[in-house]
Amino acid sequence: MAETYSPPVRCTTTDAVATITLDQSAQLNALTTDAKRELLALLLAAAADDAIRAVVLTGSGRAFCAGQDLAEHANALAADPGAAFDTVTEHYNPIVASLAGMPKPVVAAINGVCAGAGIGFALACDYRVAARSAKFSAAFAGVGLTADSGLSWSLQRAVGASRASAMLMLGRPFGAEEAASTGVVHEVVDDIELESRATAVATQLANGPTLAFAAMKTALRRAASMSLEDTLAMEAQLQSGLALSSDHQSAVQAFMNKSRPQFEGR
Ligand code: T3D
Repeated sequence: MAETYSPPVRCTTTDAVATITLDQSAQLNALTTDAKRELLALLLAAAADDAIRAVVLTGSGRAFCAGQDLAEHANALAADPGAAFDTVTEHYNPIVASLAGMPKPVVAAINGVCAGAGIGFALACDYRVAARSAKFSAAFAGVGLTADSGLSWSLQRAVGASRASAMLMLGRPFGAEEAASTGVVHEVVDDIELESRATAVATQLANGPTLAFAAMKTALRRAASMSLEDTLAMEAQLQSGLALSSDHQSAVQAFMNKSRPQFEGR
């Protein structure tokens, strides 16, 4: 009997929210080359589609993502250790760049195990909701690696440099409440509420000023390594661009008319 192909990553769209689900639950959604390619393709498609105004990233089963698929990595090391890490530039870096650079908000719905590159992907998202049972681990030190997927940049911004070095070097697993208290995630909800809460946040954001959100993402990312003077100049330029947007003009009119603004993402 012919085997049916089951894609490693799925995408469903409801209204203006695309939900991208890592779907290889037997291996805790560890990242195979196929999964990384598919994820990148779906992220690029969501970025390019103006009808999509927010994205949710999640996993199936009991994991969000356990990081690199180590079985595949072991084979790559055996075949050619010099080329085994090409996946960082070919897949991980473009995936993180497309999450962080997505011109619309991305919500991570962290449903369970979140390790290695999985934490890097979550921290590249704009808002993170964790299920109460979720478990986090930097994991890189455990396999003799330094952090990738942007974690060297994003983790210390989320939790502070001091906690970041301890999380990376000790690799101690921690739960959702600690993830919230240290700044790894924004909020924790009961497992049964994760999907509805993440969808509610994404829907709220999808109904917001999409162009302004894209500008906020650009500004926050770039300002992290800019002087105050350069930041002020960048902000002036971004605001001038937004002055032309229909969302800004109609929201100002709505304020003057004492009505609620209706944002259309343009
Ligand atoms: O080129 C490059 O590779 C560079 C990129 C690196 C990026 C990275 O992400 S490096 C970090 C890689 N990830 C890890 O080191 C995590 C490895 N996994 C674990 O430590 C544990 O599985 C967890 C702590 C995440 C969860 O533990 P537990 O007890 O809840 O589950 P388990 O029994 O260990 O795993 C369940 C199954 O998933 C198991 O398969 P089996 O025995 O039932 O057939 C396990 O082998 C599989 N699995 C879990 N993580 C991975 C994995 N298979 C492949 N790769 C994994 N990362």
